[in-house]
Amino acid sequence: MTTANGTHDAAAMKAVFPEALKTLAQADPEVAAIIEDEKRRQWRGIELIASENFTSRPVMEALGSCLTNKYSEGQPGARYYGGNEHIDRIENLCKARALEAFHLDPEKWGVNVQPYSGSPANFAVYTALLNPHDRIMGLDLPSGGHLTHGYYTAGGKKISATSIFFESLPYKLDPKTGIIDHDKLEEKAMDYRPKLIICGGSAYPREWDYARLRQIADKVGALLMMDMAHISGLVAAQEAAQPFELCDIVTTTTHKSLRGPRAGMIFFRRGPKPANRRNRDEDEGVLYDFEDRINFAVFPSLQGGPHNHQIGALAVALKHVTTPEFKAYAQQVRRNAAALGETLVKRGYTLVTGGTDNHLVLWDLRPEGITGSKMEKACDLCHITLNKNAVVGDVSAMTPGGVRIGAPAMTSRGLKEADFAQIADFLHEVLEECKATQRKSGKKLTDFTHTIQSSPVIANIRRRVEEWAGSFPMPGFDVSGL
Ligand code: DSN
Repeated sequence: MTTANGTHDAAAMKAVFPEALKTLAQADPEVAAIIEDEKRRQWRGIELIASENFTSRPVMEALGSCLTNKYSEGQPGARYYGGNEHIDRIENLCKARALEAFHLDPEKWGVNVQPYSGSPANFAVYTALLNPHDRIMGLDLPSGGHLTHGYYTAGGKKISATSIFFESLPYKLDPKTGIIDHDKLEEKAMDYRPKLIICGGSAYPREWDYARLRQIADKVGALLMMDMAHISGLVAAQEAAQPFELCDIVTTTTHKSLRGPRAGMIFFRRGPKPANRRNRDEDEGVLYDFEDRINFAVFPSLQGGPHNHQIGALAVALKHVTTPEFKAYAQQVRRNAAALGETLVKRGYTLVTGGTDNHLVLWDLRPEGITGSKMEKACDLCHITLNKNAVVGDVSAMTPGGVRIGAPAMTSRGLKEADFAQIADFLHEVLEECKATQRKSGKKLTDFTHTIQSSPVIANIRRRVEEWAGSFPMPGFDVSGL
């Protein structure tokens, strides 16, 4: 008999694979309960991690779909497994939408949508375009760069695989302004002669000067790569400077301001190289060779089967990215980050660079005498989620002097400027209690944490935060019954 299970009925299925017929709650109440707790945490808290967002229900539906069952190593039309006719359609659709979302001409740009996330995407670029021990320069981690841009400690310990397999000389911020010191970067690059300069970062509140970076890359004969992970939603919505005109390669994650599933993409130039991008020994008409090299680096060099459920979900997210609603969202993200920053500044607090051009602010807590770790801990107790972050001039990476605060997630819940001013007020209250606690406990983090855990002021802020945050709509899942 034909049923929802095809030609076999549920009883037959029950005999073969009984788990398959159950709901998650029936099959594994323990995991189901943890997921319900996480839903409640996301809904009732103020989420300010600058790299996080709340994705949509259709994205999560695609993520939880049968696409997860399929192996499809290779490229659409050239797979190492049969049965990929629909997976090919999904991946081709995702690629077409990715180019459209970023306003790219398919004659000039291609994209690989198979990276599992941002770090593998970056490493695939290095694997494709560099030889082992080639030289790279990226923004230093304590200056706001990303681990994968070549981080090693001041003591020389190589932390990221990028610094293990390639030679890295990070560039830094101007300690006075908190802005990238391009003059120093140029001077260092002239001596170091990197093969690749990487821009983009995880904690940089200002716009990227692609023209200057291109000029430096050209001067030393380097390729220029932008890792736009944090700001890709703003780039797609044209609410940030466009990296494509001046960069050779652009990578991104897809779950930050882009608001998609957790995944990664690599955009690469294709077609004939323009005159100003040709090497001396290359003739007119010579083509970029990035595409084959990058595709080969992603698979078979680094990854196995693409995560097709991620690719399907990414296609869904990218469809939304081209809508006027997404443009309005990206504009609101920037306005909200600015409102938060302005409210903190009005209260006399210090922001790195004095403000923001994008989705995040870096709050320098050193003038307040409180470390980023303490503020993060106290915020956690109040159900406000943010992270400690190094600020320009920090001497120890172990005790970062500030916190990073991002607007993308709460903007997805419909918050506007006045709401972000309210968030700044909550943060002010938390900081005041940090100071009062430190006066009692002394400076040691363990003593501080022990004391602040039982603070009635913190308990009161938490109650108000939960009530307030719970009043905003929650994308992606139902909160009734939580
Ligand atoms: N971990 C991300 C961030 O928080 O910025 C970057 O990968």
